[in-house]
Formats: sequence, C-alpha cells, structure tokens
Amino acid sequence: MSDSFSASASLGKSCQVEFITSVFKNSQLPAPDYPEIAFAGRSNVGKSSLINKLVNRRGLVKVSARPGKTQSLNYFLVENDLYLVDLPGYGFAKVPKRVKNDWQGMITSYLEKRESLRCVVVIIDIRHGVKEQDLELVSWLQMIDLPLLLVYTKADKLTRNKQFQQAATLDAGFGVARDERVVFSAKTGEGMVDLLAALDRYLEVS
Ligand SMILES: Nc1nc2c(ncn2[C@@H]2O[C@H](COP(=O)(O)OP(=O)(O)OP(=O)(O)O)[C@@H](O)[C@H]2O)c(=O)[nH]1
Ligand SMILES: [Mg+2]
Repeated sequence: MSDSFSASASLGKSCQVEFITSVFKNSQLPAPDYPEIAFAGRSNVGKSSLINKLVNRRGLVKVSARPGKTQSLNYFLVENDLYLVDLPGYGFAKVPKRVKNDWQGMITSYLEKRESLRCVVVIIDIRHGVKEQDLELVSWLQMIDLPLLLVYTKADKLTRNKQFQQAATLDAGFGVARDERVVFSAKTGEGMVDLLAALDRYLEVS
C-alpha cells in the first residue's frame, strides 16, 4: 500500500478496478489493507451511479430501477491501492423493520470501527430538502469525528439557478461549508473535478 492515493490522478477516467466482495456481516470484511472511501445515502439516490462514474465503468456497479437494490457492503479495488465501498441505501420503507435494524447495526459498527476508512461520502438528491435520516447520519458522523463529504447529486435535473438555491438550502440545513460539499451529476459528470479534489484532501492525511 502506498502512503497516499491520488484520486485526481486515477479516478474520473478509465482506471483499473475490480469487484472484490459483498459483505453481509462484519466478520466478512476484507483485511484493511488499503485506505477506503464509503458511499452512503438514501435508497435510489445514486450511490452506485456515482461510483460507476468515478471509475468510468457504466456497468461495474448495478444501478437499480427498484430502490433498495444494494443490500450488502460492496467492495471495489481501484488501481490495487484504494477500496471504494458501496453501502446499502437507507430509508427504504418496504424493508421489514427487523431487516432494517440488522443493516443499521452492521453499518453503524462498520463506520465506527473500520480503521482504514478515510471518508464517508454522503449522497443527497439535490432536488430534495434536508431529510431526517440524512441529517441523523451527518450529525452522527460529525459526532464520532469521521471525515465526511456531502455530494448533492442529480444536478442535471435542475437549472443552474435552482441548483444554486437548493445547494444553499442544503448547506444551511446540514450546517456544512461550501468546501465540505460538491454539486454533482453522474449523468453529465458535472462536479467531477471538485469531487476528486475533495477526495484527495481526505486521502492525503495518513
Ligand atoms: N438524471 C440522473 N439520474 C441519476 C443520477 N444518478 C443516479 N441516477 C438514476 O437514479 C436511479 C438510482 O440510481 P442508483 O445508482 O442505482 O442509486 P443507489 O443509491 O445505488 O440505489 P440503491 O442501491 O437502491 O440504494 C437510477 O435510475 C439512476 O439512473 C444522476 O446524476 N442524474
Ligand atoms: Mg446501489
């Protein structure tokens, strides 16, 4: 493992990437041999699409028409140097309560204990307001001092003006500064340069 992985040098274009494993319980986690970045957010918000765009592979991570598709932690290794972890979406109403609690337990303990985790990217639909579950996650990550980056995605669905307005509303609601969030679109690639620069800041600190 090298000391620092350069997101801007390797991501956002064709790169070497392989699917490693799907984790359903913490005992199945791979050895923490590489720094890792986890992607969290409500079901259907665009987590898998964002990862696909980051590694420039349309079909690497399954994108779902049906929300709640990703039900495990899915590990992808980039350039033999960095793990990207697609987390199951939260806030999917049709999931039975018991299953929901199991997921939450697993993800909470993963986020709290994973020593190689450098940053949690919390993905928000830019069209939506501040939702309680998003706010809960963001506040909790701030409380346990885990570096987090907010990504306001699906920006292509709004005009520039509306993007600007919505971003300001979300910034105020989550209490984040402009350099703690990125406006993004997995469809157009808008915001990729900012996203890579932000990831680099988290990967530089060892
Ligand atoms: N227009 C637009 N559509 C997007 C964007 N990102 C994702 N989508 C669409 O949103 C839907 C959900 O995307 P996914 O990437 O599967 O979302 P997810 O968060 O991984 O969903 P789960 O795994 O079910 O939690 C798909 O139909 C995507 O094509 C975006 O930036 N712009
Ligand atoms: Mg997904």
